[in-house]
Amino acid sequence: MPDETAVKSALRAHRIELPSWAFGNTGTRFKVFAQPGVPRTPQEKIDDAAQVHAFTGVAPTVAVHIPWDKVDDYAALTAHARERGVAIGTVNANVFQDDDYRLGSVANPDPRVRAKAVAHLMECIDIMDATGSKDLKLWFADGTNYPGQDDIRGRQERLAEALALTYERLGPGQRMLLEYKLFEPSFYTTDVPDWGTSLVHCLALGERAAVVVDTGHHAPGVNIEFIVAMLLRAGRLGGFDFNSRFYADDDLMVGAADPFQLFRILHEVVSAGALDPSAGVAFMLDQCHNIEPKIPAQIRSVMNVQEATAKALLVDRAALAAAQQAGDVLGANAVFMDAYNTDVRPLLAELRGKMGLDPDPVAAYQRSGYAEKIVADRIGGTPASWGS
Ligand code: LRH
Ligand code: MN
Repeated sequence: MPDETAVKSALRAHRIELPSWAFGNTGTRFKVFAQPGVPRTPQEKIDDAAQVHAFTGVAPTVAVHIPWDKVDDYAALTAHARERGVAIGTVNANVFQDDDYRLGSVANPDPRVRAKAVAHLMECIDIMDATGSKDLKLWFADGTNYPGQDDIRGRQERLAEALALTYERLGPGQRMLLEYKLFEPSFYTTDVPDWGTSLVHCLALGERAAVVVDTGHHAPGVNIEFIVAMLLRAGRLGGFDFNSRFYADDDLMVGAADPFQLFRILHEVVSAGALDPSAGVAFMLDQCHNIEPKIPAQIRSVMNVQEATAKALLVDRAALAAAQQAGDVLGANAVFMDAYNTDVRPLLAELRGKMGLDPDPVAAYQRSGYAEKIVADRIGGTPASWGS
C-alpha cells in the first residue's frame, strides 16, 4: 500500500491554477446572469482568487486572459498579486472576439488579419516578460462552418507560420501551450480540433511547445486518459484546463459531472510521475460559474481535484502491476477501484489541519464574511465578464 506520508506531501506540493475569468459574470448565448459582488477589475479578480488560495493552500497562481485582464501597468498588477500571496500565472491570448476574426485569426485567408493576430500573441509575450509568467496559452476559435468555405491544408500552413513566428519570440524559460477543441464556435472544421493536430504542430515547433488538454473539448465517449498517457509518453503534456461536462464544452466544476474520469486521468499523471510541479504539467481550472456563487465554486473545484489526486496516489501500484502482469483482469480492476472507492476526505481534512487551514474550506470561507463584504463594497463600475 502507498505510504500515507508520501501521499500527503505530494498533495501538499500540488499546485492548481485558477482562471481569472471564472470570477466574472459568465453564461451562455441565452443569458449571462449577473451576480452581486462580482469583480470589476483584474485586481479584484486576483483578490477573489487569493481567497481560494487562502482557504485551500494549493492555488497560488491566477491565469490571466488578454484583453479581459488588460491593465496599463503589469508590474503593478504583479505586485498587487504578490501582496495577496498569489502570482500571475499563464497568459491566455484572445484572438476570438474581434470582428476581424470572423473568418479566423492566425488561419484567416487575409494576411492583414493574420498579422494582427500574431501581433496580439507577441503582445501577450511582452506581458509575460512583465509578470514573470512562463506559459503562453493559445486557443484558437479558428475554423470553418461550411464545406468548401476554405482550404483545410492552406489554413494549417497559415497556422503553422503564425505559431513559428510566436515560438521564435519566446524568452528564456517561457513555453507555448497549444489547446485543442473539437468544435464551437466553428461548426464544420476547427483548425486545432484534437490532440493529434496540436501535437503535430508542437513537435514541428520545438521542445518548448506542448499540448493543453481541456477536459471539455472532446467528442462524447473519447477516452481522455488515453490521450493523457500518450502525451506524457511523448513528453508533450503541457497542462490541463480542468472542468467537466455532460454534453459539450459545458465548463462545469471539474469532477462534478464525472469524478471517475478525473480519477482515471490523474492516475495516468501519477503513474508517469508527472504530478510534481517539476514535471512541468500545469494543472489549471477553466470553468464558468453561470448560476452558482463563484468563489465557493472555485474552492469546491480545487477540492475535487485534490480528492481525485489523493485517490490516484492511493492506487497500490505494486499490486496493480502484479495483477496486470498476471493477466488478472478482475484483480487489476479491483485494485484500481479500491483506490477510487476510498474516502479520502478525512485524509485531506487532516492535511489541511497540518497546513494550518480549516478542514472544510468552503464552510470556512462562508464564515469569513468575505462574500458579504464584496457585495457591500463593489457598488457601481462594470462587472467583469467575457466582454465580447
Ligand atoms: C475555449 C477555452 C479556452 C479559453 C476560453 C476561456 O473554450 O477553453 O481555454 O481561452 O475557454
Ligand atoms: Mn480551456
